[in-house]
Amino acid sequence: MAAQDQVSQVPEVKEVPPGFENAHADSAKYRAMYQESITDPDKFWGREGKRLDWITPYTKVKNTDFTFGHVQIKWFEDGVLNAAVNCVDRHLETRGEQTAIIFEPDDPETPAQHITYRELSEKVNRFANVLLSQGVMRGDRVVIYLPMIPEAAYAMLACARIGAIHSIVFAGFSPDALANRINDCGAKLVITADTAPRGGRRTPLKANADAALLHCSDKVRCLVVKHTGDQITWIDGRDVDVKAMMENVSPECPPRPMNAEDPLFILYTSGSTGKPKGVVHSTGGYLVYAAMTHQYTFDYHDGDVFWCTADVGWVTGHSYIIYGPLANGATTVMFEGVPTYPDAGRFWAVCEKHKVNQFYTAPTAIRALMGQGSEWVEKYDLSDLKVLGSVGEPINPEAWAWYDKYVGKGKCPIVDTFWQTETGGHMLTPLPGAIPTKPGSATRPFFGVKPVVLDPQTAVRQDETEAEGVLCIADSWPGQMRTVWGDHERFQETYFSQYKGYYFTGDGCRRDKDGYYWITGRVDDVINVSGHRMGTAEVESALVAHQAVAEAAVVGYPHELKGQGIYAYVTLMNDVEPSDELRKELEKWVRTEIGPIAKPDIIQWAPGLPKTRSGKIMRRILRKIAENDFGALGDISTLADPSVVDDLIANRGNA
Ligand code: 6R9
Repeated sequence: MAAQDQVSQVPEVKEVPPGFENAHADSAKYRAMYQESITDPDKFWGREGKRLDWITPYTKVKNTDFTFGHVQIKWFEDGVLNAAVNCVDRHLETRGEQTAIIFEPDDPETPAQHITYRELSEKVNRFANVLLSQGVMRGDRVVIYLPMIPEAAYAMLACARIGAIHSIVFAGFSPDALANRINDCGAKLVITADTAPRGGRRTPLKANADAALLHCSDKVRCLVVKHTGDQITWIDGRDVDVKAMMENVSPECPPRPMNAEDPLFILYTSGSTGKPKGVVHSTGGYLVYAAMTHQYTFDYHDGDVFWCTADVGWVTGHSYIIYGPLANGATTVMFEGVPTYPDAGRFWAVCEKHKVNQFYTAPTAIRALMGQGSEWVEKYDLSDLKVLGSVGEPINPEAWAWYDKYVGKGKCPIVDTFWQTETGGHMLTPLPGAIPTKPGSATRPFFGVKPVVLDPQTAVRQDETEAEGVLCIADSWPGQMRTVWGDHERFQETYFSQYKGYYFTGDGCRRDKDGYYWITGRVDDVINVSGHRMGTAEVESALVAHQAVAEAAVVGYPHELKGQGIYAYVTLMNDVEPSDELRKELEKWVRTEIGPIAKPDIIQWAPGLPKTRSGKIMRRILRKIAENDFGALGDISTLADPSVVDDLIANRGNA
């Protein structure tokens, strides 16, 4: 890092930047609105729900129960609407010629596309007719395995238009991961592209889909977007050329009236167990929440250009590239590339080129760019920026201060937004102009969110202002997930069984004297690698599926750029010798089983793992060793064989 980039002083509190105007709420208004939102949710959300267009207006607002065994979440339950109409059709009269989506391709030499709301409407209608022509009906599942191209938006909204439930699988996932998701949700169809350019390289998406479909019912159709024109194999009768079909169908497709509680999408996410969960989001509540958080958190105003750099394969892309911005009639940027291609100035070049007003990214990207030096930022005119956002993991104060100084020039509030796939939208976040920020803290709850801090062992609620423990939420909000696809028991078990009467986030937190929340990280077996969420159990089951591996234990450890890295302790079969080749083979194996993001950073050969007498692996110890914190191993006397710990310490791997 260049010396001048050192941000010498990280402020403890950053007041609202002077001259920051046009906020949707000031401090007093925030407090009054927040108070109403938690004391009279029916009134508050009854009013907020009207930000959408309803075919049949709701008469009931909230009907929710967090009681273990009876968990049920319903919002606006008798309302009828269509999500695509809310994101597209209703804007046609007033802003048909306004750009809805700016598509910025991977290669900076390829011109950007400006897609107006009218053009978006035609594409979505045609895409919806293609889906209908393939026999997709209301309630059917459609898996989308696409790169960051406009067709991903068309496909999502086309599903919403006809009442099909989309499930996006991140294009970085492997064929196996794709097949598992297609099978778990029983998809009728998968939508993919020939190849996906990213950072100048190409991912063979169609070939991956071909490999995945070998493990799926032969009834599953494959719609292919010919994006790059690269050569691909084609199976007649199964594969369909989407772009060609779109030309041949009607540009009009009537929207299906959907119940507010009908699922809009399923998104798979990692938990503490090996199998990813299909998180189900609703049509009405989710959309109200995505639209409202997008407006307030980013202080979005009509005419603003909004850029969220996430991939549509993650929840952040769902809520803040597509559903939130489009429901608000915004101009949203879709970027196909990566922050460092062709060079470390790309983000800022795109901000300048499209006059971006709100920019939303992950701490891992900020840290990586910070390491390249501030000269990459200073080359560009960023004077249109008004608000900067952060999401995915705690942002370290140094990265916060760099973001503030070099990107925001001290005049853009930074919104550090804490939320989850399960929550649909922001849970803890400052509101620009209303809440002074503290670097590293997600500050205060969004409207309607009632955070509580519980003692992790006793589950006793910590009511003092200053408190530390696990973060739970005491009551429902409209964007909350409704169930785990096909497994309501698992939904209750995962989120409502450990701390009765509360939704358990899985995160630890601290509340300071000013009532600000500081997320301290996951308290379960979920790790956060470059803002990507991963279950350690998933990586373990991939490793033990290899014939040379007898046992594996995976933990996270602090990693300078990624936030957390993946540390795998591997016990080999008796007759197998460790070697560098085997290490490489295992890395490759995990990449193919799950995807490149799951590749272990460190593999340590472990002749034995620390276990209790009942055979439970003591991960606490493995975490400490991975963290290089040997002094704090705690009580190891309950181990069946305490000597394995010495061996693990002596052979600790290096990053
Ligand atoms: C939106 C998203 C959720 C987990 C969550 C927490 C971590 C997200 C954060 C944050 C600290 C923030 N997390 N935002 N931690 N500060 N601003 O990231 O969803 O992929 O489901 O991950 O990410 O640990 O529980 P998801």
